[in-house]
Amino acid sequence: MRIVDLRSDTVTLPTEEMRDAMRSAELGDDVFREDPTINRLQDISAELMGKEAALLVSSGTMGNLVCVLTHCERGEEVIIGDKSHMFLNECGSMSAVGGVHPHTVLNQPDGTIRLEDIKAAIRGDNDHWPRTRLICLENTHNRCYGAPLQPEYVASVCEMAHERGLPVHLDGARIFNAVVALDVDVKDLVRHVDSVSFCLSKGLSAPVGSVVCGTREFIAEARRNRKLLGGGMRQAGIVAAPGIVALGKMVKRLADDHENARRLAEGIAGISGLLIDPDKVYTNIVYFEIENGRIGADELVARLADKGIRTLSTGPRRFRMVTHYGVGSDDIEQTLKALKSIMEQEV
Ligand code: TLP
Repeated sequence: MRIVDLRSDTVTLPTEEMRDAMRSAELGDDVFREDPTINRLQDISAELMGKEAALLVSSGTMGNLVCVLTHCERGEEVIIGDKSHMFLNECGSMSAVGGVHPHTVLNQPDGTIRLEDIKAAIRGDNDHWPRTRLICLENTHNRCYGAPLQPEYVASVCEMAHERGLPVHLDGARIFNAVVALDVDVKDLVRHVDSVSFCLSKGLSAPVGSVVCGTREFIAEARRNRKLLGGGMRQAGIVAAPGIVALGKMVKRLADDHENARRLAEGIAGISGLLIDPDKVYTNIVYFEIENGRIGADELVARLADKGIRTLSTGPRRFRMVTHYGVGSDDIEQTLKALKSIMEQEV
């Protein structure tokens, strides 16, 4: 039976070209800065993002934490969306490791945070309060339907933050999905942010790795923090090599994933008992719900698995399906057929 894995775009396997690149990568000890392949990936990344420097890290979670540690001292505060991955899905690392306090503000359904909400959350000078030190955004926004943030919105947050002497960090795990959805240059999305972390291992299909970009000075300090976290990876050119292929070859094709997500959403909209707002499908992430009183989420997950469809529930009635390089249009048809037959049997 063909398995369709819609749990995440993190399940993507490396392409043949990536495997070849791994095999032939020139390697060295990166803690001595002597891995030419890592150096090349970092140079390519910095250039692509329009930043002075870049640093390879092991994961998106590590990239975000390294940036928070580099921007903030213990006891300082980060303003962050209440539905952000950094707040919800990174083990509370900023407080657990960094002693940094997250101050959550409401994420709107499109992944933005209202400017006035950010302004209201910025602390004044008071002996009782932590000091606000950083503002974080997420693009595309995982929990908020994979919505891309517009360049103008990111610029407006940065302008307001910079006027108050605050830097902005962008969790750009899926920044290239935003690039493709909005048809913009990635530089337009990151120009004003002070640090950005993006993933090679999600839709871009590399097996491992994320890259952090910022000023030379910022990256020098980030490198120290990466070391502190045990992230100095030695001959990790074997990780960087598929990352270089990912950046060169795998960005444009994300449009196929977006198209498949749209078809999936339109199909789901036609299945009785399933609820979806097809207007809230922006990139490669599809959320839908089961009508109250119908089959439970865990049961739907199990019954889909019996039909070769792997998916995740994100609540008692809520699901997320993510399209990616390993999912073709036939797989979308198979998924819709499976969903339809389960919901019909269930009535
Ligand atoms: N997201 C994963 C899970 O952790 C939920 C997924 O399947 O979507 N930022 C964002 C916006 C993310 O979605 C993720 C991973 C990360 C950071 C962390 O990246 P990794 O998994 O490389 O640590």
